[in-house]
Amino acid sequence: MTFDIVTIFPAMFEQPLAAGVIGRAIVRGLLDVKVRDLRDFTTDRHRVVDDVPFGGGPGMVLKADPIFRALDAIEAERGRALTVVLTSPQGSRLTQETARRLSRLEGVVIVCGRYEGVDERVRGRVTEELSIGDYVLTGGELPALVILDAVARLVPGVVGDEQSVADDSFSRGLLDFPQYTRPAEIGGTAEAPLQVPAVLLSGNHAEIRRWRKRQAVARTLERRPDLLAGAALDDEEREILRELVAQRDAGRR
Ligand code: J9Q
Repeated sequence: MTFDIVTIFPAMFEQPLAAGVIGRAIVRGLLDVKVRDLRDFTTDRHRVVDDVPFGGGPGMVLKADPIFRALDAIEAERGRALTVVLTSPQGSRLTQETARRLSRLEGVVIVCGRYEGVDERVRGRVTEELSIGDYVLTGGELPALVILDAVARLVPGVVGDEQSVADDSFSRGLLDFPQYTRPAEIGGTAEAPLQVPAVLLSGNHAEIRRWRKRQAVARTLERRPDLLAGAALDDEEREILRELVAQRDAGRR
């Protein structure tokens, strides 16, 4: 899959894209990521990418022309029509479903917006406008990295263990169960060490599976009950949820 990122801060992408799962996928040729400096698509001596807003007001607005020229160059180089994502607080919220849909495309272009705005005429070339959440950032570079990470890890082969991709919490609609690793006992006090739940050391895999399901359902009910409406629960999980809700409601009475 190809990603083309259009930004005024190309340096912000260097280390994130070189590290970890994404860095490895680029080296292996599964992902082709090109970061494009918007200034390279200006035509004036001073390589100006922004200007004051018509009508007045604070801040600077990203000019349309360098963005149009960048998109034309990317289209010519890739030799196909582009899906163009603009990162912006006005966009629809990035969800796992959106990430899945984008991961089935051959390529995505991400234009990094900025806080003060982008010339509205750019939106004529934008396929979708995406926000990563309701908070104020200085620019769309970190959102672009978030979108790339969420999409790229769904490209077959990028994450080594396909099972872990299929099992991840937002694919199933449940939060993860608690995880522990060695040692089985640590810290705390001598009288009250911090222990791994005994069931996980029992070797009883049927019990472990049931315990994990109960933990995942209980945590989701406690922390993110909104997720349960869209969760694909199996019979056992639905039964556990019924019990936990009954317990909760009994406690409230
Ligand atoms: C470009 N705050 O914020 C949340 N999702 C995207 C953004 C954003 C921002 C400023 C500029 C994107």
